[in-house]
Amino acid sequence: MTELGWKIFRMDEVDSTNSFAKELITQSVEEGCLVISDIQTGGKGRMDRKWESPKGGLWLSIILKPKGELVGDRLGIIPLMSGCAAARAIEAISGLTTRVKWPNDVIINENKISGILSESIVHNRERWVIVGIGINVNNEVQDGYEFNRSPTSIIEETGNNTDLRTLEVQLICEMERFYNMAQSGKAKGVLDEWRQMADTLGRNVIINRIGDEIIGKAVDIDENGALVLELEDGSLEVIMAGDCQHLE
Ligand code: BT5
Repeated sequence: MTELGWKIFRMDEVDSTNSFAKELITQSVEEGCLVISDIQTGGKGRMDRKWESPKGGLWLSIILKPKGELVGDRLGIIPLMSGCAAARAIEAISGLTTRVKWPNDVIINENKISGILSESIVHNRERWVIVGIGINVNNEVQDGYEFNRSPTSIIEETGNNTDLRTLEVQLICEMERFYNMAQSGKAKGVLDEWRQMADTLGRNVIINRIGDEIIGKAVDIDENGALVLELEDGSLEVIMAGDCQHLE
């Protein structure tokens, strides 16, 4: 069993916890380390987008070196399981009901409360994955920032302040549970849990990929976490990566 969070790099401010984690890997760190910062000055979203990371949110990265079944195309499961872990942790701490949007946004009534940036690098011929998780907790997210989807936070939804350390511990426990399941022959169980929490399945969606756009009905995910779309002509298309927009 892999333990996560046995070593923590805790900072007041950093450009991006993912970038810091990447540096650590090149300086021979071990799997399971965590990087956490109160503020990120250059927080990153997917596809070079910006992630607003003011004080009051939970911004962290987890360093993984996947093994067992979690190799090759199966690495695609990591972002989905991380979204589920964030969703479960938010629910446990706040009592809110969350859903996941493919591949890994956590939403409450279509508003984004958490995002995941999973990056993979090869160092010394070994595959490492950095999972960056951002959760809006006690931070206001409405004013002053540029958003292409409406954001929300735990405080906006509940009116209450949340203890960041308690949420952090809960999140690491959930990540550890999913990660060990996925590595030890239970990847199907992880994907089934994602299916249960998914807001995307059964809906018409637009998938934006670099250079093209595709519309269809999201019918399932495959064994690697890719989205299976049913197109208008009834054919199926498997989408490995892209941005997903719910249509209704
Ligand atoms: C994501 O990208 O959702 C991945 C976010 C990952 C953030 C974590 S924090 C710790 C770690 N270190 C990092 O540097 N990053 C990770 P994407 O799906 O591309 O969504 C980005 C879009 O979400 C932006 O273009 C904005 O419209 C919106 N956005 C930016 N900041 C947000 C926030 N705090 N809450 C909700 N939406 C936000």
